[in-house]
Amino acid sequence: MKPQVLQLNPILIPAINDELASLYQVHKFFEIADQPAWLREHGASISAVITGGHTGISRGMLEQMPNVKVVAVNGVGTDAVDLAYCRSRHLPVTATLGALTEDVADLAIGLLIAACRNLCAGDRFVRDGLWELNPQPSAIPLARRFSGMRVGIVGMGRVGRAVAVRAAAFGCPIRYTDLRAMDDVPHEFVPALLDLAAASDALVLCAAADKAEGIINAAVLDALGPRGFLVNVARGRLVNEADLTQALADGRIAGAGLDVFVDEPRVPQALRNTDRTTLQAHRASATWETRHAMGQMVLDSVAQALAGERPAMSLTT
Ligand code: 8YV
Repeated sequence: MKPQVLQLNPILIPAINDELASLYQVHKFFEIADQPAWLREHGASISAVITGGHTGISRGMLEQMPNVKVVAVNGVGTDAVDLAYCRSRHLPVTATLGALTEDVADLAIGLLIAACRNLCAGDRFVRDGLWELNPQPSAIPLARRFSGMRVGIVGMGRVGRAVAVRAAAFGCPIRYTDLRAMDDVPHEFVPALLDLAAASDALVLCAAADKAEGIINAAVLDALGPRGFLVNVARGRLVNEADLTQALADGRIAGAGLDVFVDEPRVPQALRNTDRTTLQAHRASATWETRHAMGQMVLDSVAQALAGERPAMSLTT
């Protein structure tokens, strides 16, 4: 009998789904109506879990899977998995380290340019026929130049570094904050987030959310200031969303480019109602190329764990 795999999120690459189905009996949890009952009945037969970075898996669910040998996260964020508990079970939790770096950094720069050049508002102006009705150049306010902006990166991991490379190509002076300064990063380390915000025209959030909930609050946004932009391609809960909404409404920051939110897919109406935001539906890694590479890493991690090996991408064992 094939090993049983519990899959918590859809995978969008047919070749990866085909490979999974050929090797394993895959249970698509998201298609199961009575999930608690299903888990009670079948939890003990599950050998591997595949989940998304944002979805993770609760400790309660894992407790009902005594024979699971790996939690393969189809993403890099492991903040939605109880890593300490998994370590205590000697359970490998794997991530797709390195696979999505370039795409997430691309989207961060895309969101930043879109936010400061008002690309989405400009698109709507043309699309809705408003240009013909308002042909004078003053109909659209002037935008803010991106090239040369002082960029502050919050979290100088793989993604932060890739954002820095891109921003540097636009002539942007770069500073960063993290838990510690990094010897191999040529940019200025600013220990305090408030100081980084004050020294930046744009803050780009690339940090893991495990220990950083709500770090972007009213004080940080005020330090960023009325000409400042916020970009978040990491996790929604890094940001105090109520403070952000208020700062945008008051014009205390200029704009925000957001791919992630506190309570996805619910995005506060106030963030949707303003032209100061450019919004995406948690899409930073959503390209064919990256999702294929991520799926392959998930396949490798599951195969390694079920073969009794330590998965190469394990973060807990
Ligand atoms: C993933 C993410 O691509 O990597 C992460 O942590 O949040 C996402 O961008 C998503 O989990 C897809 O499964």
